[in-house]
Amino acid sequence: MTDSNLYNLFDARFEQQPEAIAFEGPSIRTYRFQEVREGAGRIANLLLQSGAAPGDRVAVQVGKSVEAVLLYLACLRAGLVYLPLNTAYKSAELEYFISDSEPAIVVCDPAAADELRAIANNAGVREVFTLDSDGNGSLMDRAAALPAEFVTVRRAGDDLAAILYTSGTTGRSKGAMLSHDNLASNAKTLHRYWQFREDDILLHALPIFHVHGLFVALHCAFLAGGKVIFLKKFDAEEVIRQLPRATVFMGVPTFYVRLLGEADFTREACRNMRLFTAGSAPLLEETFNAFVERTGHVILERYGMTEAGMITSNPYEGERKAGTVGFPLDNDVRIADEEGKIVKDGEIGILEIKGPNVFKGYWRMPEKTAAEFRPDGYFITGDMTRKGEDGYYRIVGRAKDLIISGGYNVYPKEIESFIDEISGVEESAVVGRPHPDFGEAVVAFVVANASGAALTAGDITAAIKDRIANFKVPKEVYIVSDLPRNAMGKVQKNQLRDQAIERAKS
Ligand code: MCA
Ligand code: AMP
Repeated sequence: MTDSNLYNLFDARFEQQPEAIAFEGPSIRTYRFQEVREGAGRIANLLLQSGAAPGDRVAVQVGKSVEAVLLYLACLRAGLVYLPLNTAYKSAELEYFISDSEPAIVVCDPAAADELRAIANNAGVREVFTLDSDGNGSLMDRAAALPAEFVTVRRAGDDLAAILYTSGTTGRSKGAMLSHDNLASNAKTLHRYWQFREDDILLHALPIFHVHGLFVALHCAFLAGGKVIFLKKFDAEEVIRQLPRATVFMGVPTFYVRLLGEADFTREACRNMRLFTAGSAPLLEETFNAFVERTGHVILERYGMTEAGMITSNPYEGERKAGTVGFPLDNDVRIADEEGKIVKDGEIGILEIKGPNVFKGYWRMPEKTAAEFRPDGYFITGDMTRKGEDGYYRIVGRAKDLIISGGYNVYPKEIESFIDEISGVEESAVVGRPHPDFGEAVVAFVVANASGAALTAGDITAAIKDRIANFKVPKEVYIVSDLPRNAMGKVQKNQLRDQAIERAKS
């Protein structure tokens, strides 16, 4: 078997410059590449000694730290499947992810350890380690005593490197299975397409439990052997302080809206920058234009999804067009109607893709996987797309019922099911409305039953706040007497979206 372990690609770069700086930042110490290699080696030894075997899952819900990145690299090295979880998830959500993925090891923040141990015990987890956002905890304590040498486990290209849960339009979240080859092919494509170089300095402000911050940003830096200025979280003022030292920045549209809201975000602050990229949600043309005017830089918008990494990108050297996501990367794309019939150029249809970046399916959900692939192997993205006469692709809407708020996906079905469980609620409908900061805001319309006559919007929010991640909690809740329906009895969400816009104005 050819060894296709993704870590080897990175290590080939790391070993050329052991003394160069890999990570630094205003609230972290400096890490050199040799330390990254050794740290990942020690943690890999610990994970295997703890009884995990190659192929087993390691579920990780921790704050952002370089040690969390080392843990990711350690999982690759040990042939384990990395399963990162949003730090905003609450117990009810975690219980599902852990029982569904059956990890051998769980790593969590010390403050959540008791709660997670209880969940992990029921799911047959072998070991729970802790890691806080300063990089301290039992994981690093135990790893420190172990050797840094570790022979990276051989992996076939199709072996799993990671599982990332993405919410489903119906029912529960699905674990997208990503192989070593999936991640390697996308990393090499982006590194080449965006012309990453050894002297690049990536200013990193994204969370590291999603594709954007973990794979897109870090893999490019690793392949280039460049330095990462690592911020614990996005904070517009801190980004502006660090920008003059950086050459590349990646963000969701909310980051750019917030940067433009700061008076000292200027051309001067961006003087050493060569590339700003945006994605995870649509970048408004007004943000794109305001950015050019303020900084002289043209944001490069790209489009992707958890199941495939990056799918299209505006060009590095050619014209970057507002409101477009550029051209297909190294995957085949086509635009088809609901039945799978290819539409004519210029017409709107759903984007379908096939290529080395496309995932291996949903974890233990063969029927759901089959439903999202065409018989000839194309994956149906659910994104309404139009290819213009200029050849640029434009994402014009979504065939899936999905809200993207500040770059995080929220599936209305999931929120509705939590609201419907509240005593006094007859039914509910959740929609997104345009929001100046988050792009879209989650809004709920709730109908009370006979016993819920006294129910208020505040009661609804309070009842679900402890159960679901904060970013999913509706920013507005309206108690209404009924929901608008069509002749078939289907809730008219378009009408509710219009109502949400009108009500937000008053
Ligand atoms: C935080 N809040 C949010 C969000 N984030 N509400 C809605 N949407 C959000 N995204 C809540 C907080 O819990 C808080 O609620 C209140 O809003 C205000 O918090 P604030 O301090 O403003 O938030 P923040 O901590 O500054 O976070 C905003 C953020 C963050 C920096 C934009 O959401 C973020 O880092 N987003 C990036 C997401 C991302 O990386 N997505 C990539 C997915 P309360 O007051 O009630 O406590 S990968 C992907 O999509 C594909 C593959 C792709 O193409 O990249
Ligand atoms: P996720 O499931 O978090 O990977 O989110 C993927 C979804 O984000 C895609 O299916 C799109 O709907 C959306 N998305 C990502 N990038 C863009 C973009 N540049 N423009 C519009 N939508 C985007």
